[in-house]
Amino acid sequence: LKLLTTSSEKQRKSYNLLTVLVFTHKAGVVEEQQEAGAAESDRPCPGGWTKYKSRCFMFVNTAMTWPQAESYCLSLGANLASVHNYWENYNLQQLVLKNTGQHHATWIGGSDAVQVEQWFWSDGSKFDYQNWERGEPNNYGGREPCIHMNAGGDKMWNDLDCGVNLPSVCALRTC
Ligand SMILES: [Ca+2]
Ligand SMILES: [Ca+2]
Repeated sequence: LKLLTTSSEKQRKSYNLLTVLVFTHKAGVVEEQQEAGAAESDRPCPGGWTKYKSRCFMFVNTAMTWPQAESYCLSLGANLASVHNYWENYNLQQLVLKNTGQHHATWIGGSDAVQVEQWFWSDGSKFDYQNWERGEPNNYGGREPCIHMNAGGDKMWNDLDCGVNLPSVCALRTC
């Protein structure tokens, strides 16, 4: 009986230790996230960049192909903007409107260049939101791998030939 008790006490102790470790780990993660969140929201964007939530965006008026636009963003330590919800999309539309006076067709960072219908953002973030114009993405002519916003009557997204020259929106990488 004593042996059993000792063994179960040991188990309980190791369980408690495990609980403490898990709790400590979780608490640490939450703290880190809060710190990162606070630091990001306090940090102003560099000149010429517009802040939305934790990211900095810049409208690039020079019309370029999608790969040229992405390269230009890269040269600024940024990528073409990824879009993850309705309000981010709306905010980017407002940025374009402010700069061009209209809902001008504008490159964002999505493409399915590797495999048709397998969409990725050039900044490596999850493709967790879409805002396609009716009938899109239609991969017209079998070669439309790049996403632009403000397409068609509803000003939503269209997949397009990456070689078309359009303005673009860069987003700074946050780290
Ligand atoms: Ca396509
Ligand atoms: Ca299309």
